[in-house]
Order: sequence, then C-alpha cells, then structure tokens
Amino acid sequence: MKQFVGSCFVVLGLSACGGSVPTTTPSLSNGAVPLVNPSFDLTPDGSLAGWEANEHSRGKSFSFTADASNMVSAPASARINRYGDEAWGLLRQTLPVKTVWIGKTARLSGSLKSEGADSFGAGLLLQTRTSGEDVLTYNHMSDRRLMGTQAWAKYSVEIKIPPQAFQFNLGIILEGGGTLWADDIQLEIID
Ligand SMILES: [Ca+2]
Repeated sequence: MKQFVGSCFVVLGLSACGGSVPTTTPSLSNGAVPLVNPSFDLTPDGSLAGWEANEHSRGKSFSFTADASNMVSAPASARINRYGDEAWGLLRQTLPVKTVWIGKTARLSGSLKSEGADSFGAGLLLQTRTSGEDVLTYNHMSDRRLMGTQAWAKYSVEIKIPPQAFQFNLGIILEGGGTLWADDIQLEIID
C-alpha cells in the first residue's frame, strides 16, 4: 500500500485538486490563526462546516461525521471511520499563507483518539503548498501515528513556511482501517 504524500484527491467521486473551502482572514503576527469550525459543529445538513472530506481513489470507504458522544469540547468531535477498503480518508481545510509568515514555523495541534487503527494509522496533516497546489513542506505525523486503540491525547506537528508558500492544507487523516476522532484543532505561527 502506498502511503499518502500527495496533494490531489478524488473527492467522493468528483475530480478535485484542492477546491474551494471556506477560509478565514489570518492574523498578521505570531500566534493562533483562526480556523473554520475547529471544534466540529455539525450543520443541519449533516456536514461538518468548513471541512472538506477526501478519500483515496474511488472513495465510498470512509464516513465523516460529528460525534457528540466522544468529544473533548462541546458540541462534538470529528469522527472518521473506514467501512470500505480504500487506503485513506482525510478531513481538511485550506487557508492562505501571509507573506509575513515566510521563514517562520507553523504548528498544527489537536486532540486525537483512535479505535482499531491499523496499516499506517491516524494522525494530523499539515502542508504548505504553492498556488498550483504542489506540496512544498509537510508533516503527516508519520513517525508517531496513532495505532490500535488510544485514549484522547493532544498531538502537534510543525513545518517551516518556505518562500513559495501560498496556502496551508491541514487536517486529520485515517490511513487504514478503524476509527479516528479529533477535536479542538489549532494552527499557530511560531518563530
Ligand atoms: Ca468539539
């Protein structure tokens, strides 16, 4: 099985290499950068507002839901569950990189929990990309993914922001079978 490294996806049967995701206006200096729906409110249509669900290849293998029975903060967490046999499911959002952040470090953190995670496991995903959506720097937490069943704990990943960085692509990934929960996702700019 090939591990996820790319930036282009088949989104629930639709061709997608990025796509439009609601974004917020980041702050100018170091500190927390606002994300859309970082605590995973469920919208009335059943979707997780601000988050885009992606799946490998043909899709139809992962569910992406808000879970009010397993959460760190109300009203819910995000839950990714694999019911099919595709390689990975990803819940993500993008936001623009400010030029004042070039050369600094971005840190993505959040609380994660897993049940029966196998293969490459579950974790956070943080990338910088060009305007053409080519990945420049990335950290997919590949060296310490959640495997098997793990209680809620806080994790973080960091990447450098290179001169060509145009946007962040960030989220949570389940790369194998099992279930991943995530809550309270935060992005910060640090020196
Ligand atoms: Ca929450």
